[in-house]
Amino acid sequence: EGVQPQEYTLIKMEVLPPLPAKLGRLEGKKVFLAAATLRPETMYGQTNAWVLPDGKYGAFEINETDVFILTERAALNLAYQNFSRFPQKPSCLVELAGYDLIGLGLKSPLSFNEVIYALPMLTILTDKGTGIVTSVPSDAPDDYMALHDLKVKPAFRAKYGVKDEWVMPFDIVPIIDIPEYGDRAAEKVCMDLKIKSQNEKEKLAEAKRLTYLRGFTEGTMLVGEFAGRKVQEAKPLIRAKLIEIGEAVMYSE
Ligand code: A2H
Repeated sequence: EGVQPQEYTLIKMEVLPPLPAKLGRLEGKKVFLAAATLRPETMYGQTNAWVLPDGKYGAFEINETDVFILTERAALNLAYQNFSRFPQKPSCLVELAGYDLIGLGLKSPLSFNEVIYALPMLTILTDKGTGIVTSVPSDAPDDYMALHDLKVKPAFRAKYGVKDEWVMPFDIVPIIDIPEYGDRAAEKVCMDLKIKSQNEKEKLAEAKRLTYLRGFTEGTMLVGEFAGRKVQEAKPLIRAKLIEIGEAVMYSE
């Protein structure tokens, strides 16, 4: 971890019924996958959530009603930021593996796709954010390549028990225009750099470097309440709104 604290927005992705047997103890609670993002203004373009199949997660009580699924490490940090039923003490109702989360149906804030699914990503770090990542393949090279891998590799889907209908209907949703990169910047940069899979770490780091700064400084919103405004202006407004209506919380580490 760096010296500077990182300020994330935690997006509350609501787990839709029916809950699988593993989550049976959570019946009657409001259950969310809590995804850490630096780009809350991209939430219109969500196509899925990412979990690490071998990752360890838990369902933690945030208050009387809400339960967040995330890593224990994130739950501990949150408990020190006033997001735990018991002050400074994470309260885990169920221990989970990433495998248990694959295929969960989710309703996520601002997303044009009304239902999206939790899918496996192999490059998630468990010592960053919450271990849950929301996927925006229009603007995030990692998300674009991981979704591409699942779409073109039936054996990869089969290995993780991923049903076609959790993946195939979900196409890129254009949400931001970047000069020279267009409205599917992640796809363009991944193609320009000839990236073949989510495992090409160095090339993906370069792709992220190219898109991230340009998207933030020169991108224009194409959709939503702030369509036509610069990403830079829209980001804090969208973040504040999501927090105000209770669909996101601040998180730093
Ligand atoms: B970002 P930083 Cl559209 N492991 O959100 C791997 N990646 C993780 C993670 C983890 N444990 N936790 C969060 N992330 C991702 C949106 C997005 C993101 C867009 C474009 C770029 C982008 C949609 N995914 O990040 O190392 C999350 O993906 C580019 C860096 O703390 C989070 O924001 O700088 C970002 O990485 C945090 O990365």
